[in-house]
Amino acid sequence: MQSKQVEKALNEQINEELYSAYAYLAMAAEADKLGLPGFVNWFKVQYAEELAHADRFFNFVLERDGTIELSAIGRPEIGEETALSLFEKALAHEQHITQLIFRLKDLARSESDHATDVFLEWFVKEQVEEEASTRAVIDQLKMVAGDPNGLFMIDRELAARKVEPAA
Ligand code: OFO
Repeated sequence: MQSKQVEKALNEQINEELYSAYAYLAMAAEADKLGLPGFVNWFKVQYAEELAHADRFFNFVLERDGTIELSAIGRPEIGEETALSLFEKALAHEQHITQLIFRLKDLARSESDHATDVFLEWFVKEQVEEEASTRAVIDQLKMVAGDPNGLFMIDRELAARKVEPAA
C-alpha cells in the first residue's frame, strides 16, 4: 500500500509525463514549420515515449491499489523556434524531469517505500539516456552552425529514429 503522499506525487508525475508528451508534440509541429521532417519524426517518437512513461506510472499506481487523479495538462511554451532552440528546450525539459524523478525517489526512500524506489530505477536510467541523446543532437547542431547541408544530414539521421519496444 502506498502512502497518500507517494500516491499524490506519482499522480503528479503522470501529469508531468503527459505534459512532456504534449510539449514534444508542439516541438514536432514547430519542426514541421521549419521544413525538417526528420526532426518532426524525432519529436513524434519522443512524444510516443512520454505517453508510454505516463502509462508506466498509471499502471504502477493501480498495481499498488492506489487511486488515479488526473489533472489539467498545461499549454507547452513553444514559440517561434530554430532547430537548435527546440533541442535546447528539450534538454532543459529533460533536466527538469530528472530532478522530479530524483525528488520522487527521495520521497519513496524517506517513507521506506522500497517498491516505488525500485520502480523509479528504470526512470533514473531513462533520464540519463534521454539527456545524453538530446545533448548529442545539440552538439551536432552547434557543429554545423546553421549550414543547410549539415542540417540536411542531421535531419536524415533523425528521420531514422523509431519507437523502441517497451523494456
Ligand atoms: Fe522524457 O522523460 Fe519521461 O520520464
